[in-house]
Amino acid sequence: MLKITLATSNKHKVDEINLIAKDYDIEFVLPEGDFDPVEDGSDFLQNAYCKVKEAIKTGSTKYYLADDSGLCVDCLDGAPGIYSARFASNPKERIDKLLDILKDKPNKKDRCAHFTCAMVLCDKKGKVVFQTQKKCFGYILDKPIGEGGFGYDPIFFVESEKMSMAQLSKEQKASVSHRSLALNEVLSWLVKNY
Ligand code: ITT
Repeated sequence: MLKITLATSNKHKVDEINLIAKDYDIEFVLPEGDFDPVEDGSDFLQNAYCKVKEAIKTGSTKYYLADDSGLCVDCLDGAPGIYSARFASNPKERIDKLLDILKDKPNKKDRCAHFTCAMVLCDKKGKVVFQTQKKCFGYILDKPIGEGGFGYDPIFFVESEKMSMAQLSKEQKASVSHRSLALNEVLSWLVKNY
């Protein structure tokens, strides 16, 4: 079993990633101790790199993976984007704030959005061995629907599934999400190279 440190403090991400990778002989584990790196990059990949660099200091695995992700709304020029986690102080306030900003845009075509997930895989010396960035497309609902997932999932309607991300089962989210699209590329790289 290959253990890979996942450079995150977000337990939902580790659970989603281990579910996506369930058919591989790989386990993703949290960094040891408190993990709160400064994310001062100007895009998702740079922030993923900030996280992975910090995680390397904490562990002893052969590889380190970071996931930097967020919700990008077209009519807001991609906001909240890399500021998705910092958009307001808790998940409910983030959702309320976004719905309030969009309240004068009732048409679905004006509420197009996507989740982005950037992943950076490094070896223990800090060399980037693989990186990718993937998107899952949909639009912002006018109210939260569903109980699953985390973050902005209840207000994100997944175009391909015709349901909110929070209405999907864990397995459905694991097959269509931005995170699964990115992780599947990482897993393909690992299968060929580790
Ligand atoms: P780490 O930095 O420790 O990984 P984080 O939650 O702060 O944890 P990000 O910096 O990548 O992670 O910020 C991502 C934010 O974007 C996250 O807090 C959610 O609000 C949102 N987000 C990312 N992926 C999501 C998903 O699959 N479903 C819903 N919201 C998501």
